Amino acid sequence: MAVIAVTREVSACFADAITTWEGGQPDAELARRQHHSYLDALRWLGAELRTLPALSGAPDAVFVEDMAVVARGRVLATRSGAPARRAESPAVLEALAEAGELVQMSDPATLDGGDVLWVGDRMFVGVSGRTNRAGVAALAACFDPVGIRVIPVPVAAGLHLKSACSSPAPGLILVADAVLDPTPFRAAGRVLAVPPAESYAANSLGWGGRALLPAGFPVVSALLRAEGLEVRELDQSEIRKADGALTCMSVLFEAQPPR
Ligand code: CIR
Repeated sequence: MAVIAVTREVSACFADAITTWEGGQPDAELARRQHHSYLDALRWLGAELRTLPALSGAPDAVFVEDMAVVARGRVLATRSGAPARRAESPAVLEALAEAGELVQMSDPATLDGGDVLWVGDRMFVGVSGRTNRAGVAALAACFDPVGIRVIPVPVAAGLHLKSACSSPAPGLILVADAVLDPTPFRAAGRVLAVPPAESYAANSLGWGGRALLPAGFPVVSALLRAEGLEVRELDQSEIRKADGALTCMSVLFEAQPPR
């Protein structure tokens, strides 16, 4: 079935993105070019793109993943744990209209999509600086009825859960195990340990035997190739300076078959 990827162009004010990075501001023009390579790479994975125009005055708006969680015909509209980012939501939700039934999260719940890792019948959710216990409960109320068990995982370091883990292929989970305890993930698949020096590459994106990785992480690249995956590496230097990673820049869903 076709995968649709909702994405959004990089804003001109990207240099003002929220970040914990201490190595200097990102270059918005270079970030725009890196994002275009990412869009090409999504096409290489087989996605059909729905790319929104840049949102003016919203430096973080390229990180659409945080605005919604989509699975099994349900679209949970999140309340970002960064209040300044909530204005990014409406256009993303509009683009997700055909992805399923819309469920709205309400105050006091907060949740960023970057805290949610969906693997088979399980959804791991980071309890982080962005996602609170009420957010976890709202996620469970939305997805439990469609057969997905929600499992909270404490995030003690880093921005989001998926800053330290991801699932680039069915049943395969990358975990930066110096940052996150890998134990809960073992119930959902085979865990590949990402070494501390390469923890940024724990955020990978893939399906259908192909995977994207940030460039410059040879150990993780070799791990995925040894699993038989075809790997494409992307320079994400400016995206990283805004605390972003590969999964952050798309919301994915499966197209409904024609009736
Ligand atoms: C933020 O701090 O909200 C953005 N600068 C980065 C968001 C990255 N999103 C993600 O990992 N899903």
